[in-house]
Amino acid sequence: MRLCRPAFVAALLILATVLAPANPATAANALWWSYGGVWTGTWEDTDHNHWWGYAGTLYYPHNGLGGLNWTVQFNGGAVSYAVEVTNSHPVTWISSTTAPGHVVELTNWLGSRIYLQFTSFTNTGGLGVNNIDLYGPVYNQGEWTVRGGMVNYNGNVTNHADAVWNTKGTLQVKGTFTNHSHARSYGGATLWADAFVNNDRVSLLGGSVGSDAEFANNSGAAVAGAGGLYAPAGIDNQGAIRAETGTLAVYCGEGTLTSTGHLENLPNTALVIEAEAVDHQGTMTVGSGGGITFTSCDLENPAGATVALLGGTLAAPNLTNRSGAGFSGFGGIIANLTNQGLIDLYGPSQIVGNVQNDPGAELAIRNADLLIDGDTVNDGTIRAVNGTVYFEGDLTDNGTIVMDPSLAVVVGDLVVGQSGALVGDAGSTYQMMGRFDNRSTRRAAFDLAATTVEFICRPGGAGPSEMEIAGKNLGPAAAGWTNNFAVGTLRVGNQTWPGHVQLVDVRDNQADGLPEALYVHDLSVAAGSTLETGGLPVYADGTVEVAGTIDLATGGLVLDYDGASPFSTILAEVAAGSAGGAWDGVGIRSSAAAADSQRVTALGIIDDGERVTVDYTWCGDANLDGVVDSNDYDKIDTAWTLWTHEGRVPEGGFRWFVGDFDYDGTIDSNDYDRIDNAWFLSEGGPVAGGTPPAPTPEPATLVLLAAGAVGLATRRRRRAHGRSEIYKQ
Ligand SMILES: [Ca+2]
Ligand SMILES: [Ca+2]
Ligand SMILES: [Ca+2]
Repeated sequence: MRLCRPAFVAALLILATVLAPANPATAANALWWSYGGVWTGTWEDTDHNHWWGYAGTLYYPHNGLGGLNWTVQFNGGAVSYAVEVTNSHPVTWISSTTAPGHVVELTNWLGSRIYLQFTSFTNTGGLGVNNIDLYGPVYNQGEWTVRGGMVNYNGNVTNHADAVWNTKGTLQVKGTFTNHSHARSYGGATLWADAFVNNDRVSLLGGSVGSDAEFANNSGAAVAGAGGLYAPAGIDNQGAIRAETGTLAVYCGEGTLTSTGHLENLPNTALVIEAEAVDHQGTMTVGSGGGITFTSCDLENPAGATVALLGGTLAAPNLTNRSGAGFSGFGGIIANLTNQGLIDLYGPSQIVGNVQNDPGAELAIRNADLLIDGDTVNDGTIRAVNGTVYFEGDLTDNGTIVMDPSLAVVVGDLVVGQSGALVGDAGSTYQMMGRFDNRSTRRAAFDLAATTVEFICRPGGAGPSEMEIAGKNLGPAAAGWTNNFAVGTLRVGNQTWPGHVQLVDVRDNQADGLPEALYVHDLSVAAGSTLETGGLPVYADGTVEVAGTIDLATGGLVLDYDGASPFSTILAEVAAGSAGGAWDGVGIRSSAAAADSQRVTALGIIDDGERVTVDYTWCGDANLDGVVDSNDYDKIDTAWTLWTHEGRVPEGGFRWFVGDFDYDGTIDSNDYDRIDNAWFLSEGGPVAGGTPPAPTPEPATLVLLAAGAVGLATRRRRRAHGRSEIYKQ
């Protein structure tokens, strides 16, 4: 997009050489002739009744050569003239007037450079000047056309109100071009002046316009169309610069574009600006199908200024939106964006670059999608209302991100800083593909309790997404789900994409030095997906759906429930995960148990009527208190006796709590093997890990335990006997 500046400067140098005016020379006679209905003649023809030439006026010679000076007037008859100028002429003044629809064409008949020199040249009709240099001030009150050639006008040019100036060749005005009406530059043409003052409209019809001095585009004026606006000394735009029919390239070189007016591209056009700096204090409208591009300078949208995105793309290396500025609409932003004010997007939008949303700033998207194709640092507020925000890079949140209700997709890593907060209304989702590093200590402001946090694997991404847990471990108490970083729904994987999450607790979110817990209402792990808790405590009080795998390692999962117990569902998932003792099945499993070569640890599951608890413990710890003792033997013995002596299934069925320690749906010698081995190897001690940790026994309890141990030794022998009874059956 960058303009080819060296080529442009070279072209200017060539232009300056070619356009260097020749010295005025003596007037010379030439011939008139006519054909058709068009009067033609030589410049000096005094007899023709359609124009007046005052010949013979001896005037001071030019350059010491002497010669005739002329006062020439083309009268406004209903006829056109073709006046062939065959040599250079100094004249007193020239005026040209024609009836509407007719023109006077002054044509260089010589081929080589010629000029006309005058004290004034005024056109009030239709006039074409073909390849003739002019010396003196030019006043156009009609329609003046510069045809072809490369010419100098050595003097000021004034294009008066209601006049039209057409440039169809290359014209260099050695003076000031003041446009009070309409000046056009056609394809391939250049209208260049020492200074240019535009008070009305410059239409670029494929050509260009420019000035050596700062280009003044005054209030109410416009440079519009498609072509080039070249002002290496800068532009003072108080009017409008507008791409209307294609690409309008604005080149300021080392200069500054100061715009208190309007910059705009109409739909399907592009405004491309190269400048050392841009001082935008006015308005900017970015039309669809194109846009406004600042190729080499940063753009600021200061207080009082506005940017209206109407579907197009606004591009700059860096874009800063200040507090008090207006910035709204929809479309594209290609820039590293710093927002200190309000950016209000209400249609599909994309930011290609990094985003810094400063304290107090708000970046809002309503009823549409916003894609940020870079890293985002939010120190203010990012708000989506019925929309979706795709954070394609990393997202660092030290402010507040509000989904209201909306979807946030974080493709990179999400880091919530110590002062950061995520908020989501019901129906909102934070979909994450990377790490969720939550360092926030703002438990009161952090509100995802009605929100879904969904993890899916990043395409091609390796390894699990780490999720920092932040809740104060209050056990399965209601307070655990209140202002405690609770998540409405934690979903690992969805119907389309698998997920893989590893819970971690490396940040002290509660600032109390204590290990933390994860509180969720609903937990689901999709088929093919895995949640690794790393042994960290997980509390749910809604539903737990496991089509994939939850690895509790050395930890536990508590599901608090009202109404019907979810026990049988969870039991089935644990049974599937146990995989006959290998503990590597698809379901709820334990990598710690799987790694236990002695096979004396497992996940146990119990239902106390209020909650279902799954926990890592000794195989045989029927009551999940972390130790294997007589209480556990009582459970299995009671059930065993009921089953073998009375043929009755224990109430609630065979399950861990009554001695089905291998999850095969019954109680047999295999279950006794497990509790016996665990009892023997645990030596009455608590299992490492597991929740809740085994309480320190009171002295009295220790005595009871010691007594129990004696009894256990007895029972163990008895059990060996009992097992042989099974073999006999
Ligand atoms: Ca933590
Ligand atoms: Ca126990
Ligand atoms: Ca069993």
